[in-house]
Amino acid sequence: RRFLQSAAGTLAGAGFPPAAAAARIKPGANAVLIVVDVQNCFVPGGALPVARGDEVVPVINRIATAFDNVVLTQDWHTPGHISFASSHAGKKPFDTIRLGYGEQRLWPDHCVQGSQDAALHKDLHLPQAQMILRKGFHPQVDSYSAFEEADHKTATGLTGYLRQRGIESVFVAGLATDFCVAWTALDARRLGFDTSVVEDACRAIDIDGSLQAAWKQMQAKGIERIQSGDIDIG
Ligand code: VGL
Ligand code: ZN
Repeated sequence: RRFLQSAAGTLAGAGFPPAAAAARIKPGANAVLIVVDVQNCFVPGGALPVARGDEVVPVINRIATAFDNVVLTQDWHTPGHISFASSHAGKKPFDTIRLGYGEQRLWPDHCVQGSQDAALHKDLHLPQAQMILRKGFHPQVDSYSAFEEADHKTATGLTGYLRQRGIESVFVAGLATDFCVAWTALDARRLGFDTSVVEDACRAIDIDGSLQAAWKQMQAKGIERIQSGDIDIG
């Protein structure tokens, strides 16, 4: 598949073969698209805005049509959540602290359960999506990953859901590339799923080199870095 793609790329550069003949990824019945945290919170105007985060919406709407299986996640914190800087005296958003389960970056108050900030983006059009998984609802534990909370002990249940449904490959899109997307992809890979991140269907927070570090880690683990145009949307 990789070889065909690069060969097609070379020929396409020469105007041949016609675009429709280019080798593309066709997600099968055993593939899922996980749409991570495309919520008001993470787009401009939200509590924790990701630069140009809103631009992922049309890209995700388009690629999702190629998938039989779509799952969404929603960051869903209690008021006073441990990941909020406001819960720690003397700390500011984006500081890091040490918690029992490891290092925790602190964020502005965001994605509080039931708030408009936590709602999915209104232009997300995924009527075929089969599950919305909420995460980060334990007051004392953060959860970037859709699979496992930051204590590396508490499961969200997504692994069982996907395995019981016969899913073998996972495609990840959404916000933010260097936090919830990367942690979700790394866990998916570790759990044995073939895993791809759709780069242009994601946007990053990019703090202290976090974006470059995330790609380095993901690629070291064998996660495929693909573009939305690589997916055959039929
Ligand atoms: C996220 C920081 C805090 C994310 C969620 O969705 O990437 N980042 N909570
Ligand atoms: Zn959060």
